[in-house]
Amino acid sequence: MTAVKTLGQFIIEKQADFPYAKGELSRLLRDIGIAAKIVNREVNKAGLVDILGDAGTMNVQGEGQKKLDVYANEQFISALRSGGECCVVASEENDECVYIESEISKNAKYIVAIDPLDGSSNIDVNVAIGTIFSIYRRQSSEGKPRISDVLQKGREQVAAGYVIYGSSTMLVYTTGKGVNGFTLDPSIGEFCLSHPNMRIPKDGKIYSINEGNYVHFPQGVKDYIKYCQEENADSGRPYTSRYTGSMVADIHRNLIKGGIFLYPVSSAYPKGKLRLVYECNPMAFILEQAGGVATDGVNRILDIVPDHLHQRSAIFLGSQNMVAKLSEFLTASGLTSYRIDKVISAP
Ligand code: AHM
Ligand code: MG
Repeated sequence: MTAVKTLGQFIIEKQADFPYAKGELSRLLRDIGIAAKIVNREVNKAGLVDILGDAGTMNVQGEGQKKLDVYANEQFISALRSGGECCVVASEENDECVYIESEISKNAKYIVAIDPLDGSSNIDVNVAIGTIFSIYRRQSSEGKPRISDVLQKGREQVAAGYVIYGSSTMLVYTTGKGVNGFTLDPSIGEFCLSHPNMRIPKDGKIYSINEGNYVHFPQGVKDYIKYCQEENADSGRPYTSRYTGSMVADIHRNLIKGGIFLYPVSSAYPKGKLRLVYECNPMAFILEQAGGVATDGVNRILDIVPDHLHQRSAIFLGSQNMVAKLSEFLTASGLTSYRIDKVISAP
């Protein structure tokens, strides 16, 4: 019989990887894991209780908030507040940073950026949704944390992860030493290590993009989509198109099977739709740690300096060879100076 390793056990075991660690990051990850279980419980009840539908409020981007978005936001912030290791939470659902100023948090070193419930258009229709989080170490040494503590480059992340509430619930995270995935065993209420050392295949046959917006895409992206659809026995084309509208689900699938996820600029979203700080950066960190690549078409995602909290970015991420091929089309169309060979940094 194989011994089960829980998320809590795994986190403590890995603490030894960080000689300077005093357990704060481990406790922070534990707090996130606890909130994820509570959110999971409510997500699974959706439809049974009066929790579906609009909360009647708008978030900072003017998008309607669903009740579960609000609930998830409150749960994560509350877990981080009572955990004592986090001094600022930057959330998709809050216009401004939430500063945690309790007695137990007065020496807290960590900043958490979070999209508490991503893929909100899928909540009402039983399609997988997710939570995305990113953790930074505070740079300023005293007083109230500064906005520059929050607006660090993605490559400064000390940890990042996502939770997928799908056919099963999984938590996948990295601390910069590879990627590990844990599946929630509802019978014991624990995330258990199920996907150790996740690696994205170098090649893939899945492309994930909202093709309904095709007419608005940059030429290089249009050309790449046509390439994916062409018949070519040697490269296994045409590729398969898979897109749920939940970034976490689409990227999780591509991480396991090999593939590319694209959300380019378009006329509807001239700067891209997805948010750099709490959607693109954590996903880029995880994918790079799994051996993949993430770019906005010009820059490595993790090298972009954010200038505001809710900043949007185009994003292309996934299997190395697929992103490299896309880059060829972007370059040929004159869009980019991106050099994929400069950013491939598989651990
Ligand atoms: P959300 O944070 O409001 O849920 O939006 C983010 C989601 C991503 O999960 C997904 O990839 C994308 O929006 C889908 O957008 P679109 O419907 O334009 O394809
Ligand atoms: Mg989101």
